[in-house]
Amino acid sequence: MHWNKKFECMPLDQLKAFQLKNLKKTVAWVFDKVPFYTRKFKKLGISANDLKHIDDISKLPFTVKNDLRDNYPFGLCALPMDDIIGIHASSGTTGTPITNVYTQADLDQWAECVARNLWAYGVRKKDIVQNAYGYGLFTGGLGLHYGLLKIGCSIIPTSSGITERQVKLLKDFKPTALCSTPSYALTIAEKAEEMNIDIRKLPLKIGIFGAEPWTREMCSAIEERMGITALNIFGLTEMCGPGVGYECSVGQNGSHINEDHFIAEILDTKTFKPVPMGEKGELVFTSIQRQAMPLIRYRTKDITRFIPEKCSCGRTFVKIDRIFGRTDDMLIISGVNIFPSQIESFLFDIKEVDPQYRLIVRKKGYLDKLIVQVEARQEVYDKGEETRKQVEAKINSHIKDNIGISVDVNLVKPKFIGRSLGKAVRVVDER
Ligand code: DLL
Repeated sequence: MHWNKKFECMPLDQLKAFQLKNLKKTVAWVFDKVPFYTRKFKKLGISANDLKHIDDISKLPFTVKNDLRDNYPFGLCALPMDDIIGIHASSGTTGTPITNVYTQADLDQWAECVARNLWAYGVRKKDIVQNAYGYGLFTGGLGLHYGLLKIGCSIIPTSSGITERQVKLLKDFKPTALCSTPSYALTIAEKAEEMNIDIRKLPLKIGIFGAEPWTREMCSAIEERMGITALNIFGLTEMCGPGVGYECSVGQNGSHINEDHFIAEILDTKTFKPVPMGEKGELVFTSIQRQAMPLIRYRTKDITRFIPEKCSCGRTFVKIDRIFGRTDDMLIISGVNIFPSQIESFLFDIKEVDPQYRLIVRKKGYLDKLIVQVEARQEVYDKGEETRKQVEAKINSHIKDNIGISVDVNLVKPKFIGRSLGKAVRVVDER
């Protein structure tokens, strides 16, 4: 059940002591090696010796995405490039890409973290695993690959895309697990239906999905359509990639953080002080075992909460809830804060639509207007204009009843919205 019981189930006092020891080591390391941190620490007059207790982490400065951009590509690297054997980068769709670099030891740790995830999902050596995360600069493909190698599974490295071939391989190679983004899993499910292949009758049993926010409702829809258990994998390029957090076998309700590698904090988005246990805030990570590019108090922009209850799986690692959204994806419409995931969960209540949607934000006079574009089911679409208008009104009133704002609903024909091969683009900001 546990890949590395010593750490995953470490008594809390020992875990905290281990974290403090490695935090001090990391702070001393970056102070010495990374001019960006030398300057920051000197300015605050702080060094590793000031860390007496794990809560002293709050004395340390934050690192934000712009710091990584300003130091693009390798300005935060603690070692000469001779020692670097791997380089990854985020897609950079919202600006200059951010990079991460790895020594051999960093890659080994990453593989260890991902292997823990896979093991918790029930993946074993005998499994055949189709890895449809993009291979390349994106950390998804290779990150999962390293973890799968460590377990010794048979890996089908399809990468993302060529969806018809993904379905063919599910049928011919009979993998027992599939790794992809949840939105791409839906694209695969849809293609299989078009090809008259019932994935539910294939040996596939485990889905390893992450890299984008997805709701509980989306999870159930994929499970139902593919006849699998869909498990959540969490991570970000800045820490290593996938493998930072993972669901265990208990109730699919929250992801354990690999706390011997990453210290997680959840902070109030205005005061940057820790929120009370169980309340939502911004997730902040410090990597405490990395060599090439450890980051101190990296603000992820992801909004979630710690789950206060102890997990019965035996792991002592703290659990985070699903990611509700990112602060930079949050829409403010008529003064109301909305995350795309909220709209997603409402759409799943409407049986006349498929879970393919986009949120378009447009200026209407001085006001921002939210347009929810969602695909009708074929049989609903075929009933004509009158029915479509009724469904639009139904969605509008469902959203209004729940979050109190009126949106424009635009019911479109099936397949109207472009399909995701990786991370789905949910928000189109036309302002
Ligand atoms: O998405 C790493 C990854 C690859 C994770 C494969 C899981 C599987 P980035 O491209 O840097 O790295 O994007 C990181 O994606 O800050 C979250 O906003 C979001 N994200 C990642 N995993 C999840 C998840 C990879 N399970 C950003 N649920 C993060 C919700 C997720 N959001």
